Amino acid sequence: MSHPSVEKIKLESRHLRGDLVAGLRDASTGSLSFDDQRTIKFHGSYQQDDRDLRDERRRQKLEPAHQFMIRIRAPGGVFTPAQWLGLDAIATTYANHSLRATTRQTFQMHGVIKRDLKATMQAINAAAMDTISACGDVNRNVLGASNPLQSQLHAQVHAWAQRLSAHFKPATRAYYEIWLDEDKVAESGVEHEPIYGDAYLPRKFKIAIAVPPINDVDVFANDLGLIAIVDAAGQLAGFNVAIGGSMGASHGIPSHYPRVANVIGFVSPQQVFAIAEAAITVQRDLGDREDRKHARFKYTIDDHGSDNIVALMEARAGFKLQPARDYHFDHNGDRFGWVEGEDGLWHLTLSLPSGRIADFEDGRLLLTGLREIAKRHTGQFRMTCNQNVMIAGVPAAQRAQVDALVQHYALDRENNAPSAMARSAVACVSLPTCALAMAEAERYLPAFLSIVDPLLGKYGLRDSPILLRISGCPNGCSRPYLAEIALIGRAPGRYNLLLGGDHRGMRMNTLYRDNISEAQIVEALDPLFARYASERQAGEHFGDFLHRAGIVALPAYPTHVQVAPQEGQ
Ligand code: SRM
Ligand code: SF4
Repeated sequence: MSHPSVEKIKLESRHLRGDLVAGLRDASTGSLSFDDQRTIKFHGSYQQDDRDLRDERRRQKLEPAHQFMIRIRAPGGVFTPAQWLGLDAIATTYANHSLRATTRQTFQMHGVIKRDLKATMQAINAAAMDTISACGDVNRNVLGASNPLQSQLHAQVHAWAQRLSAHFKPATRAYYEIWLDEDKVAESGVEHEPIYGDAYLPRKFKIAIAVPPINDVDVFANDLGLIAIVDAAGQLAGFNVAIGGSMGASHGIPSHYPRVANVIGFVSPQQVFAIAEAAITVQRDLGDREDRKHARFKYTIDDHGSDNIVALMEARAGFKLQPARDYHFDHNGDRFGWVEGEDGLWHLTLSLPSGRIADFEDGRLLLTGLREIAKRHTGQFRMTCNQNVMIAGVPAAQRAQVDALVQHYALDRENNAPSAMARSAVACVSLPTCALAMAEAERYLPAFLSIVDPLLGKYGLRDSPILLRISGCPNGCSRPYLAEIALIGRAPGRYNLLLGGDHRGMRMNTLYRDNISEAQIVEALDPLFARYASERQAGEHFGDFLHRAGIVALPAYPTHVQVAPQEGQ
C-alpha cells in the first residue's frame, strides 16, 4: 500500500490535529493510522513496537506489540524535584518503569500503550511539563550548557534556551485540544502558524547554546549553534553563530552525510531572535521537501552555498553579522563529581548507564535512589547532553546527605566504572524500541566495556578520558561521528569502527574498519592502544594522537569546524 508523503500529511493535518482524537478512541487496535503516526510526532510521541517480541507475535498471528515513546520538552534540561517525582510516578504508572535521559538533555519514556496515552500526557501536564514539538519537523528541544561553574552565565543561557523554545513553539492549539480537552478553537484555515506556515519545516531543526570552554552540548552537531561570548566583566556579550551541523547519515549513500556546523559570525543578545528566525525561515523556504534524507539545513547550505545562505539570513534578519569573536573549547564531555558554583552552591554530576534510570535486575536501584534524592533535594536536576544528571544547587550542609544516598544506592558510574572511558561513554537507545536500529547500542555498551576495559588496563589507559560513543544505526543519535572511538551499527553484532574525533566536538572521526564483529573491533583497537600508551605526548588525547601518528587521515570539510574570519583578522 502506498502512503501519502509526509508533506501531504502535514498540510492536511489541520495544524497537527489529523485524526488523532478518533484514532486514540479506536479500541480495536493498539496502533494509530499511518498518517497519525506521523502527526503524533509533533506532539512528542512515536509509535513503536517491542522488537524483541516481533517474531513471536508474527508467528502467533498477532499485531505487533504496539507501544508509544514519549519525549518531554525541557529547554536547557532543568527539572525541579517536584517534576522529577512527577516523571517517576508517570514512568511507573504508565511506562516501562524507567526514565531514559537523552542526548538532548531531556527524558523519554517507553512502553506506553495507546489506551494510556492521553492519561499519560495529562499527567505530564499536571506535573508542569509538556511534550510539544519534542519530535517532528519543527524546532526541537533547545540545548543549554549545564556548566555548573559559572552559575550566573548558566542562568542566562538557560533563560535563552527557554525563550528560544517558547518562540519557536508551533502556534497551533492542537496539543491542548487533543490531550487536554481544551475547547476546539480552530478548524482548518482559521489558525495561523506565523513562523512555520501550514507545512511546518522540511525536517527537524535543532538549536544549542554552548558556554566555552565546555562544549557539553556538542554545539556543532546542531542546525543552529550559539556560542556564548563573555565580556571582560564576565557578562554575556552575545553569541557566535554556527550553522549546518547534523549527524544523520546512511550506510552506502555518500550524499547523506554527517556534518559539523560552521561559525558564520557574531550577534548581540538583542539580535538572537532575528538571526534564529532567519535561519529557520530560510530552511523552511529552501529546504528539500521531496527527499527527507536530503532535507536538513546542512544540505540546504551545501546545495545553495554557505555565503548565499548567510546573505539571505542577514537580509531577513535586517542586519549584517559581526565578525566571529575569539572562543576556545577544552572538551565536550561532562565533568563528574562535586563542583562549587560561583554562588557557593554545590553541584554533583552523576554518570548514568546510557541515561537509563531504572531499578535493574542486578540490584542497582537507580530509579529508587534518585527518587529518594528528589524527595529531599531543594535545588534542581540538570540533565546533560551526554545522558547524565547533575544534582544542582545543593547547599554545602546538605552534601553529606546526598553523598550518603548516592553511596547507598550505588548511583554513580563514576565510582563503579573501572575506566574513564566507561564513565563518559554514550550509547543510543537502539533495540528493542527503536524502529531504525540495525545493531544493539545501549544494551551492548556494558558488554563492550567489559571487553575493552581489560585492554585499557593492559596498557595503563584506564584513566585516559577516551570518548566512546555507540549508535545502533548511522542516524547518529549518540553523536558518534564526534567521538574518538565510535561503533555504528551495520547488522546484529556488526559495526563500523570510526576513529579520530577530537575531545572538543570540533573534528569528526573517519571510517577505520567497515562492518566488523566484536572480536575484530578488539583486534583493531589493541595495537592502537599499545601505540597510544607508548608514543603519546604529554596531555595528548587519543583522537589527536591517531591523527599525529598518521593512523587516520585528517578529514576533509565538512568534517571539522570552519570559522569565519574572527575579529582582528
Ligand atoms: Fe535521534 C530518530 C532516539 C538524539 C539523529 N532518534 C530517532 C528515533 C526517534 C527513531 C525513529 O525515528 O523511529 C529514536 C527513538 C529511539 C527510542 O526507542 O527511543 C531516536 N535521538 C534519540 C535519543 C533518545 C537517543 C539517546 O539515546 O539519547 C535522543 C533524543 C534526543 C531528544 O531528547 O530530543 C536522540 N537523534 C539525536 C541526535 C543527537 C542530538 O540531537 O544532539 C541526533 C544527531 C543530530 C541530528 O539531528 O542530526 C539524532 N534521530 C536522528 C536521526 C537522523 C536525522 C537526520 O537528519 O538524518 C533520526 C532518523 C530520522 O529522523 O529520520 C533519529
Ligand atoms: Fe535508533 Fe539509530 Fe537513533 Fe540509535 S542512532 S536511537 S538505532 S535511530
